[in-house]
Amino acid sequence: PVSVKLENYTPYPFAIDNVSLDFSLEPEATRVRTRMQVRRLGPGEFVLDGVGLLLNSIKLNGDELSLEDYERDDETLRLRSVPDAFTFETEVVINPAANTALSGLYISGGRFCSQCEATGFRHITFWPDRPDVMSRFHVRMDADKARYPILLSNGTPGDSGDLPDGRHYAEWDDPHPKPSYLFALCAGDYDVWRDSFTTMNGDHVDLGVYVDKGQADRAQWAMESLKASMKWDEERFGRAYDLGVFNIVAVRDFNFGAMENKGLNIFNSAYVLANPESATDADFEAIESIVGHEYFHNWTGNRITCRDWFQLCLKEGLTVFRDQEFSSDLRSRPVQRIKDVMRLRGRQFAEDAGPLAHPVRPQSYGSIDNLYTATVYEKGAELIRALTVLIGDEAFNRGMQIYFDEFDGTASTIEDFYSCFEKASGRDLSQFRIWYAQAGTPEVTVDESWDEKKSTLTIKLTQKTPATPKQSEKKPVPIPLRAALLDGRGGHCTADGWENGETVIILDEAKKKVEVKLPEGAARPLLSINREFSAPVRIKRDLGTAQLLELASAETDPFNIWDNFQTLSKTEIFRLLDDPQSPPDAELVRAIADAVRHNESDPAFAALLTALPEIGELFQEREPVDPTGLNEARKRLRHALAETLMVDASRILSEPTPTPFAPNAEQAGIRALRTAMIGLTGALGTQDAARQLKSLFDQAANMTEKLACLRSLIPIESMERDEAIEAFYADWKDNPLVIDKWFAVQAGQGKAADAERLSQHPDFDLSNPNRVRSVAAAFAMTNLAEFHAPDGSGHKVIGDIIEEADKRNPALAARLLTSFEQWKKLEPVAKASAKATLERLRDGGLSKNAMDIVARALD
Ligand code: DPP
Ligand code: ZN
Repeated sequence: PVSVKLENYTPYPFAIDNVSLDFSLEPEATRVRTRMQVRRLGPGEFVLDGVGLLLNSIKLNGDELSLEDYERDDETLRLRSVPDAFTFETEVVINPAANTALSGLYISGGRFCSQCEATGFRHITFWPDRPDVMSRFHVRMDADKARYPILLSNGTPGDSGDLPDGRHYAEWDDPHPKPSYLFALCAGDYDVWRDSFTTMNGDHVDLGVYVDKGQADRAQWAMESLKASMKWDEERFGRAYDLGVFNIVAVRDFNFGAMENKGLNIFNSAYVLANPESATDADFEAIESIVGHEYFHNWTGNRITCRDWFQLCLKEGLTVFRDQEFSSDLRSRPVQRIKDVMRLRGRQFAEDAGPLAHPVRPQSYGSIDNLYTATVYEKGAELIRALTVLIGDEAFNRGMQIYFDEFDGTASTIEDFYSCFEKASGRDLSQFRIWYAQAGTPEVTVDESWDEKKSTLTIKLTQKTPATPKQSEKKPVPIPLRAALLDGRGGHCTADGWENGETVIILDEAKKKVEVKLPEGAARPLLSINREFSAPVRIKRDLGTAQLLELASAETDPFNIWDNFQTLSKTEIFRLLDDPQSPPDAELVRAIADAVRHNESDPAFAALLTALPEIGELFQEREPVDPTGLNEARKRLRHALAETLMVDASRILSEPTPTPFAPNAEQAGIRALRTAMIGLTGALGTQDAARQLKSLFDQAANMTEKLACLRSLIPIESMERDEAIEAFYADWKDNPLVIDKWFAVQAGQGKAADAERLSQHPDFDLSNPNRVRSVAAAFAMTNLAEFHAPDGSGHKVIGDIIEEADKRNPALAARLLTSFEQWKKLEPVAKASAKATLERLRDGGLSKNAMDIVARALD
């Protein structure tokens, strides 16, 4: 496959200061007239991107061009010679109704909507479809007034009015120059939840959340989240909104979670619609963070955008960091940190350890749609966080202000961004930038020794980044490790250079020795390292169970308390895997249970303590890996924990759930512990547990607990399970977002046969990404033991879904294919089946996006 290379970047030789777009909207034949003011910046041909466009007319300075004046192929339009300044006009016709790839202009639920990142705009009109060409957009559209009463685009509304034949028109103006990937258009009939916001500069902003008819009340939480985001960005980063209008439109068919189009964010309805009856706490939390994320893009992404797609992490990593901080400030910082790290380890570490590994800023890519990865997003965010630890919050905040001041209105690079922090901190950050160029998760070994006589603790650190595809040699990176000396009584030991017993150790070479001198006669301190997960690395320490338990009880950092139990549980699961006859370690089980009880006053944290490492994470520690065996071993440990906590579970679940329902962190924490107890009840696996869960299911007053009961019931073969599955469907069959959950819990907890049955269900819909993911991603990405079952049944059902999905929606299919990323680590039987499935897909013919993943996976 051809790949695009960073080293081949050249600036576009023309500026297009202004563009007018004129849409005459019809589902099957929308006419698009484009008129642009072009000015030459340097030598080069005038080349525009354009795919699947029916060309009606093409004019230069008002004169229609003839066939000799330009060249056209499937992807571009090329003019042989153009003057230094000119007006260029095209008229094309497109067919939104036939657009099943959901990139460009398409129809969802009978309404027009668009998705242009990364390369959707070329499906709408001819344009240099690259982020470094920034223009002021003026949009006019006309449409049938009865079917499409609301017409939206970027910026603020201008003229509007009626036209003959029942049509009407509207104009929109966006004064901020932007790249084409931020263009948006929506047209249809919606209900709107309106509100307003006054910025710190005193400017009034009209806010609207546009949703399906009859659902305006389900947009309230998104609106609250939007106002909270606007306020937070002012307070934390001094950034105010810059237009009089900000709109969000919810659409049911959407490839991404949401899209930050200037002034007109378009959202997957899963991240907009919520009410207490139909949404879980996880939904409310996700809406809050995604609304925040897209809003924060206004400064990090829109006003300062990316020079080219290699710089994607410039906007995504940074904006994920910003949304994580937003959630931490609104909710619990330690709980947020743990959740973010769970996601990082589960998805990004896995990606980094497999055939799809790539640097946060890659040197080349085959298909840009496949670069929207956990590495670019999550590791990209971790690098910003590590930077804050390395240079300190104050220098970081100053650097951000320099960035906003110096690069506003530009299309920038990672180098530009880092130059601001070099200025702010007075440090050379060139070594830090190696993080961006190197794939793979660094492994840090920590070895300590204590010299009683000298009262000195010697810490020996080493780092090593494993080889990744096409990158075998790795350099040391600067790894900022927050550390503390624990006294074992809930406090810290003092030592030279360790203020309050804490410091940041920068491991910037392959090896480093740190000597810590304690006061004479001091007792041996315990070392707490990588506190708050200050660097995205794997820590290897040679500590036994007893030492880890001691460390866990001495810890003062909530993240590390949780993480010590994760390490202990991992070790124990592998021991159980190797020794299937041996019972789970009673001391460990007791210690986890005690920690849960001890933290009941912080129920969200206590709930996380009950969560054992997921199979996807355990996968990374062994090769070859036997997912079925791992799952059994994990279940045995979980069963023992459930038995030990059953008295507590009964007590916690017999208390009333908070009413009236509020989606705040406090109530969500209480429900999180309740659902953790529901999960443990299910882990008992008995008919008695099924009866208990069914009765909790029947009484559940909110979706969080109802869904938790259903999830826990699925693996227990029983009448209660079957009744719950049926009752849930009957209650919610008219709410597609809730039915997505119904599909997802069954696929996530069931067997390949269940995934197969669900994919044949009348409500399964290959043209809706949420529904496809609710079966295929829920099964292949969260139910790894069944997906990688040695008989190949899991691979087959997912392979079949991907093959069908790819014919309509390549971006979706490619994303689902990444579920195979760990196939090389599998035990030989499942490995052969995964390989055969990938080869079958490859040989059957795939889209370019899907082929890019399969080729790399098989390489
Ligand atoms: N840029 C979007 C987001 O991550 C994805 N299209 O916010
Ligand atoms: Zn983003």
